[in-house]
Amino acid sequence: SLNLDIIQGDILIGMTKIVERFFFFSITNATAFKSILRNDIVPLITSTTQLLSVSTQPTTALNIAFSQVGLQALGITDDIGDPLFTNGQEKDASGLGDPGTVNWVPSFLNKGIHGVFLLASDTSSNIDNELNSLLSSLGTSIEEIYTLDGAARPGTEQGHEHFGFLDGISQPAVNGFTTTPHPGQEVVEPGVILLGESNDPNITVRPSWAIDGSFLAFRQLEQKVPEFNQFLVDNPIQEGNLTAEQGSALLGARMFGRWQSGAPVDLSPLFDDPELAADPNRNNNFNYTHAGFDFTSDQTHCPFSAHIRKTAPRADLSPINVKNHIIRSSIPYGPEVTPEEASSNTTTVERGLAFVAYQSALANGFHFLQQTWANNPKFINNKNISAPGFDPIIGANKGQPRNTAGLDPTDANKNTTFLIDFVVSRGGEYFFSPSISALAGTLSA
Ligand code: N7H
Repeated sequence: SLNLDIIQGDILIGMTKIVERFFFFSITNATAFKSILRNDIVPLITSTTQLLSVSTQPTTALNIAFSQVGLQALGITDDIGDPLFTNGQEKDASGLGDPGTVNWVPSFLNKGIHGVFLLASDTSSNIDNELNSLLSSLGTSIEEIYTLDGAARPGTEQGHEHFGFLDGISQPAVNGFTTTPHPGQEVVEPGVILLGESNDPNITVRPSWAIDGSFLAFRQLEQKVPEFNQFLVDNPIQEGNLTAEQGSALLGARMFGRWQSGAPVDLSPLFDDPELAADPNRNNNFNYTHAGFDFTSDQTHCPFSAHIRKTAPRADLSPINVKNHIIRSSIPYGPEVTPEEASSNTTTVERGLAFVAYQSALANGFHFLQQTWANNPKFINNKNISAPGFDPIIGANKGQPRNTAGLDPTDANKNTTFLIDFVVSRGGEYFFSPSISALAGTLSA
């Protein structure tokens, strides 16, 4: 069974998040940093065990992860067996469909980031307190490179990202960790997420200290919310008795594969169903097949290109896909849309998703989902059309227009061209989130 005392808390369970700060740093004095890491920071790192019970959850949860250059700065020469991690995310920008790095936050360029602290709590003043105390222990051993503040959206939008859709409903269940998977939840072996565990594809090359760590793909993904909303208003699906407003909501739901409430369109194809959305025994219990349904051509319930179908194809892949899974632990950043932005249909203030995904191999996880599925118009294959199209939400074509089929349930032959990206990558970095015993041992020795 997994040793949950040593696995950092954000990986399998996610840290509580009304607010979360990502504090990116470089190490300026490795000897001093290692001794502070061992003596002062390791005792503060939040484990999975601690998060399992409300009574042991800290006021502010803390995790830490390092880039390849960060591990080097600590004197680690082992190759931990992931070329995308080793090369860093900047080298992968065009592989991920970004138009180079023109839109990247400069701090993510030139491998300047050695590590990141993830701090999560109910209030930002709690985070300030925890971070101030960390920084006073660390003194001049590190330097801040960049900070991104995430926060749940206000009121009833809590848990919904900036386009208004509930996030965090569907995660893989991890064998040996998740006691009772919900109906429809896909079960993966722990090595799909954690290094050195069963079904880790690169288990033979991992140094022993890397066991029970996980690769953290961080992306700052800007969301063009007024532009997205305008697209929905301009292109309502015209079906039966739907009002224009309902037709716009249906288009948005079909782009995601879920309604804003989280109800899957595969189970509720024409109208939102908040009760279905709220029921964990039903809200994942679908696989896109239906009795009497031609699975290779029928997109009346869910487009082949819908965000959740492109990134988790369920029964579209046979045998069922056991390796291309991630655990997501993202949070929105940036303010609510202002009245001026809404009325001009134009973003003037940046907002988006601080995207975090964990996996044991970036080439099977985040990178694969983005490149081979979301950005590949031919995927999902084995359908009656040769190009189901780009993922309408995250599919990226280096900034060029993107085509998607299947969004209109009344006309399977209709193609949609997106002239702009509703999600714009501002870059990011690949990190390794080590076990707490590695932090206390090899990494701080
Ligand atoms: Fe997505 N969103 O917050 O609106 N995502 N995602 N994602 N995503 C999902 O099922 C969103 C992104 C996956 O198991 C939902 O939990 C946004 C990237 C996967 O059926 C919503 C952005 C990648 C799933 C969103 C974004 C993924 C998933 C439905 C960018 C990987 C689970 C809620 C700004 C490369 C699919 C849910 C399943 C679901 C949102 C990015 C992957 C609402 C806005 C970059 C695997």
